[in-house]
Amino acid sequence: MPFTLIKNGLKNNASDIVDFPRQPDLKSSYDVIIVGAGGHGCAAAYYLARDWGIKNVCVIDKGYLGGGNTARNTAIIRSNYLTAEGVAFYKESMDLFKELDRELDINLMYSERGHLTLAHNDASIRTSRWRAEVNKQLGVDSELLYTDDVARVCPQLNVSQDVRYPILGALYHPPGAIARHDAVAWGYARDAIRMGAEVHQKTPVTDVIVEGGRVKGIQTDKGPVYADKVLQAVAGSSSLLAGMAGLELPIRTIPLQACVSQPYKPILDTIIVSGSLHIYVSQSSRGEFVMGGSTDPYPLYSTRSTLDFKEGLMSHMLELFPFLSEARIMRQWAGMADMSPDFSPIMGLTPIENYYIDAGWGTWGFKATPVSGKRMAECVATNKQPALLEPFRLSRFDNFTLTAEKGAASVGH
Ligand code: PYC
Repeated sequence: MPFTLIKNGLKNNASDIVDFPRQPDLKSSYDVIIVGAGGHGCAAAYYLARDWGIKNVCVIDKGYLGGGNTARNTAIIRSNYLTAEGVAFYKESMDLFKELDRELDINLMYSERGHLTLAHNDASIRTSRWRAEVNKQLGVDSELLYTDDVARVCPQLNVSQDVRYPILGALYHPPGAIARHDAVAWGYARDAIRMGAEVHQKTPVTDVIVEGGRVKGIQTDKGPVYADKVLQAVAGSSSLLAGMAGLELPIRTIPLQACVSQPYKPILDTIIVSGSLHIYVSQSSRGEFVMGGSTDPYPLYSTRSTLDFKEGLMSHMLELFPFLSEARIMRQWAGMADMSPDFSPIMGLTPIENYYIDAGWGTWGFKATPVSGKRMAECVATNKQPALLEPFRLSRFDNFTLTAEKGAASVGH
């Protein structure tokens, strides 16, 4: 059990209940508007104030704080990507995550579990070896394990070779972690507000005001709000908002479903992913098995749950963990995945002056919350593409300099 988890559990003054001050009325103008009060948007507001002294900031959302994909993911944090650019980016995020509960003084239940990406065929073994070598070059702890060592790391796994997809090995990433996702957004929002930002919930944006190729503000259901700079951070609605600004994004939006079981005693310490079986599972610090599978097979703006998904997921889960056959599902839900063509985010400057984008978060957004907030704040403050975000420029799709991460996406697509 990680030290910070125990420390936060024993603290009797942990500021766990987030007490938000009542927000003032929406003003008619700000220095910066951030559309989207999820983890990324709130983190950007926090780092704009902390690192750049930009505090006259409005974070605005059609729904409630952290109520979109921030609350709908399976909370997995890892940096074992395939490309050097991806690894460096997610590594910075994990470094920031590790300090975050102390920095925000909120119990994020950040819990290092170790992360196993199972390989069921030779091609997956090759990709795992490749990823392990790229990871090591960049100082990220990853190694290729074969079946006996996989069983040693996770004795609960069914490693019988007498199944449809036997486990031949796995990419093992010891720092792989889970955290309490909603608290990440709350913590960033609370501290951004303390430093001067405002968070306006239940305020839909109906248009983006662009004049002469430069953004001027937004239209809301409460009237126009003007700003020098606008950042969009609306995972799941990226194309819709960008469309209001006149930008066409290379994104397809697809539902991604997940579910949790009732709570059980702690039995599964490791995070398990199988790309071939289309599953990922961890046991939360509250004891629930948190499980997900592949994206739905077609684009759709809908967060409905389907029986089809649950049946497919469970048939594969039971091959790996037969003891789960009596477990009961407690809740099922879906998030909206904005899929980019190369399975990497789209971040930074856009062709519209002073309009910045944080999008293309597909099925990999939660783990990037701190680094996205920090680097998008840098981008907005300096009006320059930060070096770490170079590989994720929107313009890469014009010149085909893609950052191909499909082999490390964890989720079947
Ligand atoms: O990228 O680790 C991941 C992930 C797991 C579930 C969805 N995405």
